[in-house]
Formats: sequence, C-alpha cells, structure tokens
Amino acid sequence: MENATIAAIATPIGRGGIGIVKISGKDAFSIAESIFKKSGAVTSDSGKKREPSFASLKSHRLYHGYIVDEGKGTVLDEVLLSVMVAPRTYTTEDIVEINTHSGPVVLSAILDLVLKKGGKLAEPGEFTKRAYLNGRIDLTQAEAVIDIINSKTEKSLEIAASHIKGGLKKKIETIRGVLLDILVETETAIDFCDDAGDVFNSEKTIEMLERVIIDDLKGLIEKYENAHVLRDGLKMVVVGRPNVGKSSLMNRLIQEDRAIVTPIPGTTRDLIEETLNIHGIPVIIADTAGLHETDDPVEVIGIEKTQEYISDSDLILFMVDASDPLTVEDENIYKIISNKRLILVINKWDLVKDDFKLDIPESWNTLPQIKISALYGRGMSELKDLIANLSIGEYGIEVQNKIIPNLRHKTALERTLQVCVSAVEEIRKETSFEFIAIDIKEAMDSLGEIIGDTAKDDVIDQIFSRFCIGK
Ligand SMILES: Nc1nc2c(ncn2[C@@H]2O[C@H](COP(=O)(O)OP(=O)(O)OP(=O)(O)O)[C@@H](O)[C@H]2O)c(=O)[nH]1
Ligand SMILES: [Mg+2]
Repeated sequence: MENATIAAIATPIGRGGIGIVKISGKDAFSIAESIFKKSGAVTSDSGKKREPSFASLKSHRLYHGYIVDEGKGTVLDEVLLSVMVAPRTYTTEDIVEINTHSGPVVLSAILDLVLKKGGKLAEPGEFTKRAYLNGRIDLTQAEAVIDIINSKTEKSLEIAASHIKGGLKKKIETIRGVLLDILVETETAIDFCDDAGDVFNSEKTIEMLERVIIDDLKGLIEKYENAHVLRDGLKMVVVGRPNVGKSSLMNRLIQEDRAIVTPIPGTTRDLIEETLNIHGIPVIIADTAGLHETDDPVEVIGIEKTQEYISDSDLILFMVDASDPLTVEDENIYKIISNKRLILVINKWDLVKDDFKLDIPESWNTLPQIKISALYGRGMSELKDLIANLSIGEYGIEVQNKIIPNLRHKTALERTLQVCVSAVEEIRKETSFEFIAIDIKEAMDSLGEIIGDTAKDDVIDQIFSRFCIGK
C-alpha cells in the first residue's frame, strides 16, 4: 500500500507540554475532519450558526478545537491542529499535525482513533522516506535528517545542517554534469567513428577528468578521512601499565569522579566509557584495565577487553609514569599498540623537575608526546589541542566548507575515482570509445548512488531503518 495515509506519534513518548500526532497522505484531511471539532462556529448565508467545513481551513495555519471519539461520545483532548496542503509539506503530501498535551495515554488514544479512521501506522523514517521518494529531498539530505537528530556537538550539527541544505547533493550533481558532457562526447564519437577526432578531444577530456573530477573526488575522500570524526565521533582509549594514572586522566577530562582511583595497581578492572566534547569533536573515551601479566581472572578479562577495544579505536593515549623508570611492561604495551595512532602521555610530571628528561626508547621519539599531571590537572588544554589536531587537523578550524561525506558516500566516491582513473588510462591507450563510455557511465552510476538516483532498494531501506518512528 504505497499510497496509504500514514500516521505516527512524532514526539518522544513521555510526559511533557506538547505531543504531536502526524498524519500524511491523501486521506489525511478526511481522517482529521472525522475526529476534530473546531472551536467556534461560522454563520452561514441563511444566518444559521454551523461548524466550519474542514475544506475551508487555510493551509499552514493552526486551529483550536477538540479531538472527539464520536463512537464513544468522548472528548480526548483540547488541541491545536495544523493543516498543510500538498505539495508544500515535509512529505509533499497533505499533512495534518495534531498538537496535543503530551502524555503516553492521550497520544496513544488519539493515534488509535486516527488508525481506526483508516490511517496506517507509519514505519520508522517513513515520513522522510516519502519526502525522498516524492523527490523533495535526495538521499544525502535524508541522511542529514538522522545526523541532525543524532548530533552530539555543535560542529556535528553544523555539518549535518549543511547537508540538509543539499550541499553534498549540489557538489555531486556538478561532478555528474561534467561526466555527462564527457559521456555525450564519447557517444557522439562512437556514432561518428570516422570523424571521431572532430568530436572527441582526448587531451581536453583527460584534463577535465584529472583536473576537475579526480581532484574533486580525492578532495571529498580526504575530507572523510580527516574530518569524519566530527560527525561520527572519535573513539579514544587510555592505555598503560597499572597505576600510571589512566583513571585519574579520564576523571580529569570528563570532570567527574567516574572511575575509581587508588594507589593500588590493578584498580580498574572493567572498561569504562564516557563521552566528551573536545573542540567540537564528540569523543568517546575509555579508561581501561592496566595491561600487564597477571593471574587474577577478573583482571585477565579486563585486559582482554582492553585489547579488543584497542583494535577498533581511532586514537590511543599511551600513558607512562614520569616518576618511575620505564619497564618491560611499558615496552610490551607499545608493541601491541604501535600500529595505531598514538599520543605518548607522560603523567605525574608534578613529581619530577621541569627540566627532567624521561629515558624512552629511540623509536618512541617520533610519537607526538605531552607531559601532564592528571592529579593536578596540568597540561589538559594542551592535551585537548593535540587530540583535536591529530584527529581533524586543519578541518577543525576551517568551518567554511562543511561538506563532509559519510562512510557510505566515501565508498561510492572511491569507486567513482577508480573508474575515472581507469577512463583516463583508456583514453591514453586510445582504446575504443565503447570502453571509455562504459567507465564514464559506471562513474555516473556510483555518484548516483550517493544522491539516490541509482541506489538499490536495500541501501535505501537500510538508511531509513536508522530513523525513529514519527520522523
Ligand atoms: N603525583 C601524582 N600522582 C598521580 C597522578 N595521576 C595519578 N596519580 C596517582 O597514582 C595512583 C594511581 O592512579 P590511577 O588513576 O588509579 O591509575 P590507573 O592507571 O588507573 O591504575 P589502574 O587502574 O590500577 O591500572 C593514584 O594514587 C593517583 O592519585 C599525577 O599526575 N601525579
Ligand atoms: Mg584505573
């Protein structure tokens, strides 16, 4: 039932000031009319007072009245109802929104009534899916809706907001436009193979592919690599041998006594996760059990968990103790984490002189390093700067261009890049125009997946399944 009229509670379930039941589809008005009694009456030509007809209500206005269950003869709530006439609506269909008082019972009762009158319960994301299927927004804008809802920092919100305005869509459409020009020339060359040289200028085409398209694609992919943590968050983990001060640092950064700190080595046994905002980057920080040889079964599990966590983290704070010479344990830990992005954090700097130099293996000298005192909160802002710098580099400062692809976009961009590079090779080798055309078409299709023109149903379903009900 593609064109069924759908309805859902659009606000979070709970008690609050206002709750909204949203109805979209061709029967939205007739369903609403059957349950809504507008307050006040109008005077008819004959001078008699009567209820106003629903059709006389103006679009994009709010009307005061009551939701009435006529079957039971009961009033469910006093409401404000808005009528939005297609196509200038979220879904491009007729929409009615009923602003009720917010309580789980009243909202469910009104929704039930709407469903009884012929509405179908909307699936998660179905309103936005209709906006996409009806052509009001593209897939990148639909994804931006979820990103806005899930934004963890103001910066991630800024990125999502620029996508919802169609920033990425425009960029993709521009690149596709250039590819289309190239495709037209290639196909003309196929048709006029005798005079192909007149219609197909190899040098110009290679120039367009390399200077315009390939550069743009690489730029977007690089943006993902460098700045996706602004949207997706950075997974960071504090690792080190027991008692170096990992939990103290975690507590400092989140400004809360979250993890237990004691002078006894092996205090932290489980993995503790918290989120914090470092210069606009949503950071998920994990404090871990100190890594060392142990027979304690609880610690062993903690250490195993730490090792798992390390493998899918984006950044590791590798902590050592300035007040104590390094041990084999420190060196063994380094071996486990050396292939990851690291910051060497030298803690307990308050216990040594300012000009103290900790003796570290030569191979560690290239690591970005920082001296701190977790106990006294020294070096915290420098540490935060370093974390931000390593994670997003220049993109942290540059907010002009907020178009940052997500993983799905990046995968499609990489495929596009690959076929464009191969198209350049084909042209250089003077292969047949048919092969070049195939590459260009494939590049256009990959880009089409990003905005949704050529996206497969399962991809679309998967995107909308991330939505909540009522959106
Ligand atoms: N002087 C000084 N002591 C510190 C500093 N950071 C932590 N400590 C002390 O070192 C001891 C261990 O700190 P924790 O934060 O529990 O260390 P940990 O690395 O989490 O230890 P485990 O959980 O056992 O692996 C505590 O007594 C802290 O007060 C620091 O910067 N300076
Ligand atoms: Mg600890």
